[in-house]
Order: sequence, then C-alpha cells, then structure tokens
Amino acid sequence: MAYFDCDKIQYEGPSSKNPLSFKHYNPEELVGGKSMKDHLRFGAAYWHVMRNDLSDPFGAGTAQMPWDDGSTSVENALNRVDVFFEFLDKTGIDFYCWHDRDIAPELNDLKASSAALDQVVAKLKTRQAETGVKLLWGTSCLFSHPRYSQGAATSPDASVYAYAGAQVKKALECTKELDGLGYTFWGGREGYASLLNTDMKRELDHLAAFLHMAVDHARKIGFSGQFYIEPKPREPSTHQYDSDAAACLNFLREYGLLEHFKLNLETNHATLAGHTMQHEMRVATAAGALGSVDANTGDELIGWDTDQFPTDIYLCTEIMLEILDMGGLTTGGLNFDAKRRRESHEPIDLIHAHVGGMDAFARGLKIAHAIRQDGRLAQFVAERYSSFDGDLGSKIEAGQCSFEELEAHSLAGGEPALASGRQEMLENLVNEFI
Ligand code: XLS
Ligand code: NI
Ligand code: NI
Repeated sequence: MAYFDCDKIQYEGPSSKNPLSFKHYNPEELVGGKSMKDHLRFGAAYWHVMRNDLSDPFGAGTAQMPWDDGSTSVENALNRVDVFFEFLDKTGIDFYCWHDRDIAPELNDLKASSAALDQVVAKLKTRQAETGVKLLWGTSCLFSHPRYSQGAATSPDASVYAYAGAQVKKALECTKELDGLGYTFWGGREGYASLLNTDMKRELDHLAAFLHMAVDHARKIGFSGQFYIEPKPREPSTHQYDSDAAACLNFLREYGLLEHFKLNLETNHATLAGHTMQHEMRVATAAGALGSVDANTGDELIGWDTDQFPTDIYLCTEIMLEILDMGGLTTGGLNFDAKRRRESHEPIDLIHAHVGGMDAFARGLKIAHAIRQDGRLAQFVAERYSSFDGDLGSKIEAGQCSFEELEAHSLAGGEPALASGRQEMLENLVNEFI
C-alpha cells in the first residue's frame, strides 16, 4: 500500500516546472570531487514525518495520516515503519533520526515499553538492511511524559533521574542495535522555570554525572557512535542549561565531557538564542566540536521553535560555507528537524517540504563551493589578519609577548593605520554567487 501520491523524486534540472522533482539536488553529481549526497547527508526526523499531527496550543491536529489508527498498539507502530520507509525511498533520504517514544509507544510500565521498542527496532533493522538507510542518531524522549515535568537528568527527584537513566540505557542499546552513527541529548526539560525552587549547581552536577554514565554504558556495550548535545535556550523550560553552543562547550569542558561530545546545532534554536546559525557553527567549529545539524529555520516574528523547512538560499549558503570550511560532515548530517505548516495537511506535503529543503541545501552547497573556489572571500580574511603573520603578531600568537613589548612597539610605531573591514563589498561579493 502506497500513501504518498508520487513516484520516486527525480532530478530534472533547474528548468523543470514539476514541483515533485529536484531542480538542484542531483545526488551523484560531484561538487569539488565529492557527491552531493555525501556532502549533504540528509536525514529525516521520525517525530515530524510520522508522529507530528500538526496540532498547536490552540487547536487539534490537522495532518491526514490514513495509515495510523491512532492507537498505542505495537501493531500501529510497526505499520508506521513501512510508511516511513516509503517516504524515505520516494525522497531519496538515506538517514533518519528518532526518539525512543516516536518509534514505539510508552506503555504501562518500563518493561512493557522496552519490549515494544525491541519489536519496532527489529523491524527497523530489517528495513535498514533491505534499503541501505542508516540511523544518523537515536535519542530518548525525556520531556513528554508528566514524570519529566520537572526535568529528567536535572529532576529534583532521584527516582525520576533513575527512570530517565533506564530509558537512555535502553535507547542507547537500540541505537547500537541499529548501527546508529550517533546519539543525541537534547535537554528538553533540563533547565528551570524558577530559580526560587532550583538548586542550579546540584542540577548541573547531576546532568554531568548522567552524561558520564551514558559514556560509560556506551563503552560497556561497544557503542562507538558519536555523542551530541543539542543546544536550545528555552521552550519548553524558561531557561535550559544547554542554552547555546558556548554554554554547552563550557559545560562539557567543566565536567570533562568534551572529548566525548560534539554539538548538534539546530538553526531555529540559534535564532531563539539570539544568534545566527553561522555564529553557532563558528563557535562549535573553533572547539572542534561541530558534529551535526538539525536543518530547519525559524520565524523572526514568532518567538518559538516553529521548525520550518529551510528555503532561504542565503541561510543554506552560510551553513554550507561553515561545513565546507570545517572539512565536511563526518558522523553527522543535515537532519530535517522540521515540520509542515498546519495548513499543509496532506501526506504529499511532507514530500514537497523535504524536496524544497533538499533543493535549498543543494543550492547552498553549490554556491558555497563556488565562493570557496573563487577564493576572494578567504583571501580578504587572510589579508585582514596578515599583520599577525609578522614578527610582533607571531610572537603574540605564540604566547611569547609581554605588555612591555607592546608598549615599545606602540611608542615606536605611533598611531596604527587601520584598514577598512569592507563589509558591504563582501556582501556584494557573496551576492555575485547567489
Ligand atoms: C526540539 C528539538 C528536538 C531534538 C531531539 O526543539 O529540536 O526535536 O532535535 O530531541
Ligand atoms: Ni532538533
Ligand atoms: Ni527544535
């Protein structure tokens, strides 16, 4: 039974008027000696594709899901797997991500929930083997159930903490079973609503202990995938401890976790943090910790995580520039953590949405590659800092300079003649390629 009313999406080139075709994403086409598919490593989010009914705080779900009987039965969960793989096949997406509770229902107790998970994981494993699709990362939903309303690894209640640990243990084992390339922690409710009732230091210590246990367990079971932390400043909590890339890096360093974790950066979360995505990526790359991307976009006018599909060519260009500059994605990918608008309720809208996101990133990739090939942008930046290549600058960069030497230099050299930053010229240069 097919649910998406289209054939497998084909590359038809920029002149095609067929909305269900790729105009720019041509998976095997080489860009700088590497296929577009390998550059972009697109992933689909099980929670949005299969489980998001498009409800919002003001109204019920609108999404048509003719395959879903609305029950929490394992049979229903198993049926969804086939629909999801039809979707992956038609869009040509090779990676996917899940939360444990997206793929299988939370049942009456932990044992029953874990058993349900095992059944679905077995089916996913079979479908992966048949298709070559890979699990980009798994994660555990530690934010939906009421028990986690005051946090999971930062809950004030040790029994809730334990439950969360048990859930992550199982989710890690399932990720290993599916040869997952990574495992993500997004601190859904790891933060606070009020400091009046919060012992922040204790909560952070607990969170670090939790992540260390995850690292230890991964080692025990032989899971060698990459761990990620996904920053987000707020929503659902008022303040989340993983508020942005810099806060995450500080936390990981402070608790001796940086060697085990990279960041999974989400565009809309950067917006909520008051940063650009490029800023967040630059911060992560500087620490050697940019792992993966949750590719979506926010709305400048709405202060929450609207999780829209990326369609902005400038944005995709900036993201691809950062990715190419760091030498490309390795374990990570571009995971569409994005949902259709509530008005786009038909199954085919899922295809339109992903095709658009893939094409936008394909253009971003080609443009970013062309900008790098051209070389003027990088050359400008290199020249802008070239005074640090001289005697004084090299000494400063090597940590071998003193204030006395800086004083002597300034006394002898007089007032520095500063060069222009040429921002507008560079913006025009980028536009040459867009
Ligand atoms: C929510 C997050 C979430 C994570 C996975 O805002 O983006 O979807 O990616 O838990
Ligand atoms: Ni995300
Ligand atoms: Ni998000």
